[in-house]
Amino acid sequence: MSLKTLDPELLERLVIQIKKWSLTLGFQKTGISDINLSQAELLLENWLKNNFQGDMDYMSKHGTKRSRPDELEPGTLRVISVRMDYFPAPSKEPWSVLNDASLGYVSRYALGRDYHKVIRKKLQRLASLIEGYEPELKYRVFVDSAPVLEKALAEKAGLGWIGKHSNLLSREAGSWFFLGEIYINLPLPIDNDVSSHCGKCTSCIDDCPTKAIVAPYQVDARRCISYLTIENKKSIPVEFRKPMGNRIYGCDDCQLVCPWNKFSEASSETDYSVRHSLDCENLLTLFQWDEETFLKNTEGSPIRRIGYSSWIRNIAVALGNSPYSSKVINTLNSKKNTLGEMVDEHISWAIEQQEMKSG
Ligand code: B12
Ligand code: SF4
Repeated sequence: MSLKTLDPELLERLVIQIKKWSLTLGFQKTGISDINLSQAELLLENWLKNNFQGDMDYMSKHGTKRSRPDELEPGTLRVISVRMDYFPAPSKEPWSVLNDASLGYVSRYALGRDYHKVIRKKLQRLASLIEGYEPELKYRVFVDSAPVLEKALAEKAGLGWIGKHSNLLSREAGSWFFLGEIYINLPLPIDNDVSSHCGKCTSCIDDCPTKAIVAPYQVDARRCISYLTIENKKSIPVEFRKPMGNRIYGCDDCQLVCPWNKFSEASSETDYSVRHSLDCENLLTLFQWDEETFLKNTEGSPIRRIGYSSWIRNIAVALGNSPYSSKVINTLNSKKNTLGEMVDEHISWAIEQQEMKSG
């Protein structure tokens, strides 16, 4: 490490420069934290003890690496956390889609290009700029890609507070943003955290369709529609199918009802712009995509990761919840015996729901 990165005054100046570079690269806020996550570690342990992770084995299999950055990346002294806003503009107003059972609701974060790709590239550029200043910099960039406690780190770095829905939010931006990090070996000065402004509000807890926020700050993933439609590769438990409504990929309800999102601004990042009308497409149209069309239309999108079977499974449930129509039943039947037992069972459930509505 060169002398200049050990001089506190020069380090202060480097932080100012990092924040400027970060802004130009398209991150709306940047903060720096130390690596002590001892409090969050206990809360993570408690979450795992309750089995709230469901089948997300990657949440439990890394031991303390997730809560101890220097165990994951030896030599790490600080973490640079960044915020990147994603709410796409223009896009159809979310409630108007959620209230029309013939349309499919896709989480607003997944309407455009995969954020992992967008953010990783920018973080890599930011790290290279810092490296230009300090050639002995050791770093590693992350975006939801390794055992990292992203929200706890961003909270420490002053990017916002963890709300009762467990997402990070801020007074100026609400919660429609992604997080990314750079682990570094420079002793940069750290930022202060910000206080919580959830107050007595419980909107997210009350309005969660599946009551997945089992206590303030605690999400039981096994109940969360985001988990059920994205992470879960198996059958969706019957008790959650009706509450899913027309949510076919992820869920935004806890963010939609949060009063702080009144202050959020749409993202100017064109990579997050809506593709293939996914902000308000008809369920029947989406269900009729064959696998080739699914792969073509989700190229570069986070949706592709769930695979065609889960996609059809999710849409089948939403069609079961849509208004009765013989066309819906025929379309559901058209995919029977094509994607295996698990999907067939959801299609049968959906047809049953339709038939019950036919009177
Ligand atoms: C696993 C995961 C999920 C799981 C589990 C969610 C969860 N709450 O853990 C599922 C699949 C359900 C999910 C859903 C979503 N996710 Co997600 N997910 C993650 C992931 C990979 C890990 C999160 C984690 O560490 N969970 C472990 C538990 C212990 O953490 P926690 O719930 O946050 O607990 C903290 C606090 O709530 C608090 N706490 C916990 N218990 C208690 C108890 C008390 C008494 C108190 C006071 C505090 C407290 O302390 C804990 C530690 O800091 C991160 C990426 C990453 N590597 O960090 C993205 C991430 C959190 N997800 C993200 C997003 C966008 C979403 C969705 C909005 C997507 C969608 N629209 O469908 C939903 C939101 C659902 C919700 N309400 O959480 C973003 C959030 C950005 C932000 N602004 O916060 C992240 C950071 C990805 C990213 N890089 O941007 N996700
Ligand atoms: S994302 Fe939806 S299902 Fe999950 S906790 Fe939030 S409101 Fe509940």
